[in-house]
Amino acid sequence: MQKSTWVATPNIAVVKYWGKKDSQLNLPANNSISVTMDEALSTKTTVEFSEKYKEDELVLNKMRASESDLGRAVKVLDAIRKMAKIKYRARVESQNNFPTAAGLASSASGFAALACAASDAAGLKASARQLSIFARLGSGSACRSVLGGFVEWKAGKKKDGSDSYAVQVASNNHWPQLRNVIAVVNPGRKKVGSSEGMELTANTSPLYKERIRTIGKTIAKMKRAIIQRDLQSFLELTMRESSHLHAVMLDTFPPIIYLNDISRQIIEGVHDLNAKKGRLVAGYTFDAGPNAHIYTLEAHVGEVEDMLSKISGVKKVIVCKVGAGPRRLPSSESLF
Ligand code: 2P0
Repeated sequence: MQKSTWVATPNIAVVKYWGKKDSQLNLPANNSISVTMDEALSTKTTVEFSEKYKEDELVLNKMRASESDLGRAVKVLDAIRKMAKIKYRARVESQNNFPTAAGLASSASGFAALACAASDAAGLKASARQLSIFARLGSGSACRSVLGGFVEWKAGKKKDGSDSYAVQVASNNHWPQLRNVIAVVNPGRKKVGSSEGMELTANTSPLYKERIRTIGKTIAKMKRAIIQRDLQSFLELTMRESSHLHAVMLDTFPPIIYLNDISRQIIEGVHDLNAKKGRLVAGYTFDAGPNAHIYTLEAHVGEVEDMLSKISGVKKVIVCKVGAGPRRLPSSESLF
């Protein structure tokens, strides 16, 4: 069988996934909406199924993967083997061009690249929907990275997860001026993993129930803002939704705190910039870590970078466009 190599990119949610209905299948409690990044951040993955492998092997950034990472990859590989009706074990090698587990969504690009490369290597002609379902088994948010542009993950209703997958809201060419200015604050490993954190929130936060009750309206407003390229609404909804997520995290017991002093300085810096301009030109969002993703238009990237340059804890700034989604690489790019 042929080796296959794919590159995929992370996505950053503007309406967040936090909480599961089923932790085996990664079925979410609510729909979410994200923007796929361009290849400023990317994961490249090569997969080969062969009788020469006795067990599935996973190498991440040139090191043998942990048992838990291997276990998540095997869930994806097993689903693909079942559909392709093959029994061969696989070798998977994967490389990120950015730090793993720094809150830059390496699992999203990683499992999206794995789903695409493994399906291709297994000879499947999988649809985007099917690839999204495969990627979701590795990590929930990864199901959104199999598509480019602006993406909605439909939570679905079925117990087997067959209606829980991502669909495109608008392509990467829809809003060409939009930029994500990423402020890398702390590229260390995070203390509380997302899966663990979201379970604790669902079990202990009264505010979380309110979040789930009202999030359908937020989804509808965000889709409208994206489709209409309504920057004011998009930025305000993005900031409010990020704060809402971090409010339920703080309402969790014991509290989950991902933001730090640098994150808070960035929040103030964005509001100061907006106040100076007399309208919203930038809007932040934070995931399970202190790094900021600041949405703005190309014309204001310089002002956002200036603001960040005055905050001493910002270690690195990466500017992303909206990405086009995963793509297959030629065999000359194979990792083994
Ligand atoms: C999101 N996050 O929507 C939210 C916002 C973090 C904060 O999805 O357990 O790595 O593998 O399904 O996808 C991070 O959680 O969790 C995440 P699993 P995942 O992007």
